[in-house]
Amino acid sequence: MGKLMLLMTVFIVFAALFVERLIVFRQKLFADRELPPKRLPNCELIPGIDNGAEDIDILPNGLAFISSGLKYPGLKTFEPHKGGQILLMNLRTENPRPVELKIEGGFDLDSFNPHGISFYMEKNDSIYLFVVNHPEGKSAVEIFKFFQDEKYLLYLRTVTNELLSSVNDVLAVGPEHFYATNDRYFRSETVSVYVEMFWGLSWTNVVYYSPKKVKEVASGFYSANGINMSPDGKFIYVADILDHSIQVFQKMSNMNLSPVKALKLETILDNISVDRKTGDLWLGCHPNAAKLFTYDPKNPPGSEILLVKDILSDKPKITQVYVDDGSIIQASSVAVFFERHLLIGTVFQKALFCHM
Ligand SMILES: [Ca+2]
Ligand SMILES: [Ca+2]
Repeated sequence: MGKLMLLMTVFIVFAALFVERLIVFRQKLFADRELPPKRLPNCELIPGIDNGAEDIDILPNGLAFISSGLKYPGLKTFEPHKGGQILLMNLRTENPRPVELKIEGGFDLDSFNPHGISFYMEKNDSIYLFVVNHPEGKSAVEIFKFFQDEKYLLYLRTVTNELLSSVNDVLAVGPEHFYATNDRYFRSETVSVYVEMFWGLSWTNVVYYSPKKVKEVASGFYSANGINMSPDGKFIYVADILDHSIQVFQKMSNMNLSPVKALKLETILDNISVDRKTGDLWLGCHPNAAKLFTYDPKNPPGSEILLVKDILSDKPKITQVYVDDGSIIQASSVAVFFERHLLIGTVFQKALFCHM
């Protein structure tokens, strides 16, 4: 009798724990919100982008790099047989159109699966583009040199390291130096979903890489995603997609990150862009992430773009700039502002260009 009681107690405690975790898991992962659409008046879909624009970075002269064609476990892809691409679009032209950047230097294009991107500009104006790549599901950071006049990328090197195990986004801070976010701890998607996400393990991190040193510089994220930097280079912003927050760090002289504050959001934040003039943060968000993983064309995932001003102050101002129920753009992952233009990219669908 005593043993039976004990077994039943253990079972009840476990079941209660399981249900509690299930509720938290749903809140954390899905955060489902059905929002009324909030559109901008002067927007057009960018012709030629139908296979995602997961991340975008814009040079000071208005040339936008767009990473397109991400294939990520569990997520939709409309053109599964089309390879990944880096597109270039000049935002200072009348009717900007994306063109695919040629990649010279013996780079393996067949397995190219681009994710987060970031550029680095040297004082002599040499430009390097860093691209997170998942060839055959693995993680690497590719470093290219960008030739502006001839408009092509020269492949320089592939960086792999055991600390770069599940890279989502990258922030270039030197010609061969970068920060990278890992979005999961376990490599297997199934183990990741059922163990770390379900049980709420905050085991992901940010890694700093230089040719001489590779180290973890911040940890304790449920799932670290977008990463970017303040215009003065003093602060680093990291999206914790399952914590629904932006974590703010101070960049130390040894490149370690010292926590400053966290800004909670009601939505699932993907990539962070920083306006180089104002320091404002533009956020690509998923208002209903459940629809991302169970894709239904009749009830697609929506899009949400937020603007955060004065993030370092006591009262940051958060503005909802754009919301769509998925009838125009689905699964927004990034928004970048440049000279009264707003460029919105998505994980696997289209991209929108708005005149503000
Ligand atoms: Ca990025
Ligand atoms: Ca991302």
